[in-house]
Amino acid sequence: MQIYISGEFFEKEDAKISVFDHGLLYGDGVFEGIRVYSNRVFKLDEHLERLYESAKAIDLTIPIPIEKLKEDVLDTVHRNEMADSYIRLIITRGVGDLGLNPYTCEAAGIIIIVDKIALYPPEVYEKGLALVTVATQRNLPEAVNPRIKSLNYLNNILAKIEAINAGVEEAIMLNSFGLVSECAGDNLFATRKGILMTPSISMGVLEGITRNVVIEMAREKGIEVKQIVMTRHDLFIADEVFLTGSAAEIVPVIKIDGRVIGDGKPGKITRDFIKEYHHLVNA
Ligand code: PXG
Repeated sequence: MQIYISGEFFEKEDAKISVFDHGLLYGDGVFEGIRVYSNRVFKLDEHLERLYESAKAIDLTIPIPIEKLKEDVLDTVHRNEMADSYIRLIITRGVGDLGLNPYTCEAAGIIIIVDKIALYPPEVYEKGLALVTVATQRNLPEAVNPRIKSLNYLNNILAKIEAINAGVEEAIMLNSFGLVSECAGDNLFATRKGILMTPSISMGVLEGITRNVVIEMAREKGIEVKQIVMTRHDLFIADEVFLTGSAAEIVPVIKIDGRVIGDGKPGKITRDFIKEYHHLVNA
């Protein structure tokens, strides 16, 4: 495995960064999780654009232009000769002094890892997933905006811990108004009477690349899409519910807080999206 760190390549054993990196000390940095299908990087431009936007939002300067970072990502993918893989692209604030001040850090660090990822067991895609709503609220947009894909994932990890300890794989997170936002690491969709619904970005969610792909696919199929203020009630009475994410792809949901969703089996709209998504990523 060849790991890229700020312009150089290292074997896994030798891929190390400083303990004074503010990415480690404070979770100060941003990242992307990107899929590679048959040697092609899916939606690389969209992921890079979001990465630079996340960096901008935290006043972090990525030390190379977007075109160069794109070349370096592609170079790292090709060196690793893994036709179907997952890219973890990380920008850390860099090495600095102890203390929060990010401006003591000389230059941001860039890390590119290409490896495998399996978020959920394979049978989940056939049978569907159970979710629970957790007590940990999604970060307030006015505090740590969920639109920033930052290295500080404790909010999501706390939710994930609650879900796992409740015996399910994923959590539904509400915002401070008690409205549905997203899952710990995925966006959330519901259908009712043929209409596709997802919480609007202003509910405090990451603007997922897969979310946007699904919205686009729906519009092309002539399915009406609504970005809404979503309550748990909307989920309980939905015909179908599913999750989206780069790593997870599209995952059917069949139970929420003990309520069976629809008829308890992955629904037709969800199955069609899964089929079409596989088509698209391999096209
Ligand atoms: N919400 C959150 C909080 C996420 O972290 C998504 C939604 C889906 O966004 P994309 O752009 O991927 O459609 C994410 C993304 C991982 C992992 O290692 C997590 C994500 C993506 C890839 C890998 O757990 N989450």
